[in-house]
Amino acid sequence: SVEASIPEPQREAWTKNQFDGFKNKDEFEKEVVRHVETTLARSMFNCDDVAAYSATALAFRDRLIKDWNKTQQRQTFTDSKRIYYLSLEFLMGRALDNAMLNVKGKDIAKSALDELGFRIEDIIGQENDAALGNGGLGRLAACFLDSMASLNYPAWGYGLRYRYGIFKQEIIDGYQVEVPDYWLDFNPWEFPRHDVTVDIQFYGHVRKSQDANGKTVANWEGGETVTAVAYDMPIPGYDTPSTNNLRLWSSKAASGEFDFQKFNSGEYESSVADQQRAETISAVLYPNDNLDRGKELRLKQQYFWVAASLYDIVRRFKKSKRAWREFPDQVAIQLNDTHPTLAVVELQRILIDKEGLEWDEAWAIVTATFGYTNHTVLPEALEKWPVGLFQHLLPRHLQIIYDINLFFLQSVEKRFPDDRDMLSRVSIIEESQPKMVRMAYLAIVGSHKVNGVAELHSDLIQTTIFKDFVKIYGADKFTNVTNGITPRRWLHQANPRLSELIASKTGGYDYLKDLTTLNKLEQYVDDKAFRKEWAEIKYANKVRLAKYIKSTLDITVNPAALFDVQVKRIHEYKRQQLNIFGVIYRYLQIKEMSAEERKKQAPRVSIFGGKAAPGYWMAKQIIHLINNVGSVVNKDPDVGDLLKVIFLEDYNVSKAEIIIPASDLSEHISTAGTEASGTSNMKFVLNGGLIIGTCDGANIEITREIGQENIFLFGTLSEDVEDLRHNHTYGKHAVDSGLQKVFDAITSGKFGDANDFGALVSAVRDHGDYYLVSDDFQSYIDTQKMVDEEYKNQEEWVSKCIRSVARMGFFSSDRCINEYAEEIWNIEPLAV
Ligand code: T68
Repeated sequence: SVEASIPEPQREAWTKNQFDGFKNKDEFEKEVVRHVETTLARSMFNCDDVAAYSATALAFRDRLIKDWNKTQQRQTFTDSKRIYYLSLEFLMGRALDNAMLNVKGKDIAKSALDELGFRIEDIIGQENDAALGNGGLGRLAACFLDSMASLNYPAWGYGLRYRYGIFKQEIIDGYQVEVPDYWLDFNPWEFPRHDVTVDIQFYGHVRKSQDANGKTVANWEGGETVTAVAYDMPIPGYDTPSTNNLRLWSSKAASGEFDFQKFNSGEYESSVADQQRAETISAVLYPNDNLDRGKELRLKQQYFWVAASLYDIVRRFKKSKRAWREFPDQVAIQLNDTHPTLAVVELQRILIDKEGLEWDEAWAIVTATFGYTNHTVLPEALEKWPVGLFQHLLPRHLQIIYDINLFFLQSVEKRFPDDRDMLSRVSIIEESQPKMVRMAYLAIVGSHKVNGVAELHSDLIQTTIFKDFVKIYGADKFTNVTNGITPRRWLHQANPRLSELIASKTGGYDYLKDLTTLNKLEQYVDDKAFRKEWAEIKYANKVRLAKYIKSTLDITVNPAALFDVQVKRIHEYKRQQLNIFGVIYRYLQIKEMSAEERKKQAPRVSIFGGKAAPGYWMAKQIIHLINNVGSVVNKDPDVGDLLKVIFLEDYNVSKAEIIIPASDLSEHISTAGTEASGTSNMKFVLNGGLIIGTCDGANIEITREIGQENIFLFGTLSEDVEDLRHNHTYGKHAVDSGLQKVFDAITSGKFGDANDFGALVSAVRDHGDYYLVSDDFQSYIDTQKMVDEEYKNQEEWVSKCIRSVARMGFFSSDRCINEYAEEIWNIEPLAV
């Protein structure tokens, strides 16, 4: 047992004094007051909401830490295989509510805070989001951490502790303005581990020498060193003591580097500059989603994080004194996109340069350890690094990459002796000017499994961007794991009333552990009383959002109107422009209607939200157009309640928790074949909203699960996209009259200076319409008309919502994690 490891003479003193955490309201209250008075050094006379939040969070943190310690000790004692999830992004959002719900302490906290004079909602609202991610990829990593802990997998997350998360978005005069997100002022959820540090080397050169046995060894020498310091965040599972660890690395100057000589001899400034340069590595999250810009600092971030993580993983493995060939039996490492691909090279380097293994033996270990998840087919998002940059920053790694490539190409040549083109097509080094390292190819060659994130996407990578690799390795190396979401945060936490209603009909909250039991709801579809309750909850959620809109934008929206929501990163492929063109079309129609016709029109609120990458000019134009359309439409007396256009500032995880439960209809309308999966589509349906969408990503599987009568699908199919693009190139496509009217309205200056939006219009009208907005416009409008009609029949609409929710069990991230565990990681849960 764990206790038995404490020496006998001290054992009693330790065990009898173990911190037990609070067990009831009174004990919790005591903890809160203690933290206010001692940890925060404040008193009841100056305890505001912020202090009450801090003390509450600290009390729960203490509670988590007990379980966290036990979980870590059990992992060490059982020496079980662990899964390491390497992700440059973890979009965690707030932690307090999640911690309270997972340990089932929210009721205690609520009544205790009440007695102390605070409202729990206000206290929860004080927390800053941990926003260390851009969008879907980062949020997926966060859902996975929740599932891995809830399912008792021995799992670690490894990432970077950015000082600045994703920027905060302000809208000023209709334009996006970026404000830095300094979020670390007070973060009760992290434990600095100043004793867990790793020195990371950059630059320098490689010197070959002979070892005692005459074997040539490579020595990476010189350059500069930066120190990585670990910061740990406990990850509680739901209704289980398992509490895993998310370890984030922060950079600081290596102690030897802070030059006291310099410091004392008056070169204070340059000495501080060195310090700052080191700290720059973990300073800021790159704010691009689905775009690779190839900046040196980004590559530095990647190596820094990957090298520190691997050092940690290898150190842990070595404690068990096993043979190296057992490494893949003890360690599985998942690469979340290509961002951590250097880990493949780094592990090979450790094994051959530091541990003295032979190349082949080392390489077998490496490839058995890694799995690679691809999240995109967009060419501009596929990572490539100039060989010259590698040579400069990581000279030894470049040599190893060349060797990996050489052995790989030799094996390809043997198998396909007649296909000369094949070699240049699959080479890890692209023979361009300048030469580039193709990170996705390196990740494929270095892993034993490669997966896409939804069925269509996994098919597409196997038939397009990676098709040669399927020929080379066989189809078995490639697989699909359709994404999922955690129902704890995205239903139970975000929509407590709906969660309670569902629990009352499905036999308690066990559905949160096995989401497929939602299917018990289907028997209540025809139950009028149930439908009424269901509709009331949706209405209450809409009232909550309407209040939020009123308080932030001072716009009154009617909660009885259809709430039509598109919230996600702004990107041309996600086609917010199609949505806003549709809104303009609707507006023009309303303007043309008689008073009688207007009475028959279904009222709508079009709600947008999302950040544009700071350097993505076209995306910023889209935001500007949405805001300008809003300012015209929202004050037009002809329109009134029939149409409101809202742009919600600074979309993030905690805002999603308010917005998603309030949606009647959400939009997932990417050009077919471009959205790898999408995960908000799942969140919206799980919260009792219907969706309008294209045949893309996980929309297709959602349709399969919930039935095509419960989803509004439209638009071209992915297999037709290439031909349609071809038609545009050869001028065989004309913009139809509906869309032409929209363009005319924009270019007439109805929504502000027409010059501002010229590029948006001409991208569709004159420049090839790469995202096929004009091809899909008419079917989008027709489908929206169907939505209007169907929304009028509320009984039927609510039935569809209930049926859909009942059939969403498949999209739990628990299902998804179990698939990874079985198919890719070969790992078992640890009994608790
Ligand atoms: C998203 N990718 C996919 N990328 O777009 C989405 N990219 O379809 C999918 O559901 C989700 O991943 C989860 O699988 C991203 O979010 C990025 O954010 C990103 C970040 C840096 C560089 C490139």
